[in-house]
Amino acid sequence: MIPESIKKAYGFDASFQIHPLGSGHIHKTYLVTGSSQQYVLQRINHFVFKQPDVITQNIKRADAFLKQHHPEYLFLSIVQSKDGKDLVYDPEGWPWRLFPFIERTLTVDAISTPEEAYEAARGFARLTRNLDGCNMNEFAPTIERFHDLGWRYEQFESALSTATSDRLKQAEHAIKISKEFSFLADEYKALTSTGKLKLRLTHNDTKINNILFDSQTRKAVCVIDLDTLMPGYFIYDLGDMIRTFVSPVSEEENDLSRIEVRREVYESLLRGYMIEMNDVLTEDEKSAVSFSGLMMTYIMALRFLTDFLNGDVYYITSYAGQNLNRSRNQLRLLELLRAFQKNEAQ
Ligand code: GN1
Ligand code: MG
Repeated sequence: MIPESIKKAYGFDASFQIHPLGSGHIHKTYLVTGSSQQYVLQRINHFVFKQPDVITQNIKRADAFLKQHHPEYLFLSIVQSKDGKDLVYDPEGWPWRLFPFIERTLTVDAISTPEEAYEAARGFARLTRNLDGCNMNEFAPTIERFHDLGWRYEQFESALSTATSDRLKQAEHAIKISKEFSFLADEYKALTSTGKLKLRLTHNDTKINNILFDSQTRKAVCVIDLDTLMPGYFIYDLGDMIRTFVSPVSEEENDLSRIEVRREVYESLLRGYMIEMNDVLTEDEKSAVSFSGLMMTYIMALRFLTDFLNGDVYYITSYAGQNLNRSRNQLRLLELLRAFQKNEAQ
């Protein structure tokens, strides 16, 4: 239900139709259809994003930089309320915001062809490329230590010490595998402490359903979900693409035998990414390409498992055990990806 005060703030009278939209795990999202235009209306989860103003500031500063340096680039900035506000608070204190909806586009939950992987990777890479050179001091984290794998491992360990015995038992196998991969957290700490990775403005949620494709040409049109547009390393974005592109099934799949690493998709993804980023990335950064997919798959396995152990308090779930299943899915993908990359390296 959309509060009346929110509809009023944006001028949505009874002639507008409002329907739930998308499959995000954090916010409530709606499609608003008027006679001449469509919008995406979102209620921000302020337990996850404790300072929604920071999201807005980052988006607006990125928008200003892009308008100046890449005026042709389509970037979805915020639509203000009738009285010029970027965020509108409802009577219960929830922040709401509005984005334009781009017609004749679609999102996909899994990549079907290598061409799609190439297009999507290129689309995400274009954002990082176009933002190269912006002043990082003007941007702040919207969630602190969001992709700090060392810290996520600590959160997992602390969940182990507070979880109920029932949840620990159910998750026994996933916990064991997660611990076996802890060397990735050590590698992450070593890699990031060298200063080899440049701090860039990264998207931080480059999963496949966060890019719009033209419904006719299947070209990448623009990137969506800018909540975590903030300082980060390129491995976060490239890694999340690898995590969500290579398998024919998503993180929600419970039949683990359907998870795969598709070589052609992996190769196309890297080709599309490098077309944009080859002359932007340093040689040091390039040496971290294969680590990126492992790191991001592992961080999601840990985050889902941690949330399961904590009693499902972070991600929206629709059935009991969903976070544990997501974690098992990601651990399987991690095992396959590691085997694939080892094989490649030989
Ligand atoms: C969350 O809700 P959504 O899909 O935008 C999460 C991402 C995860 C993703 C996994 C703020 O994103 O980090 O990769 O779920 N966002 C936040 O599907 O935690
Ligand atoms: Mg998101």
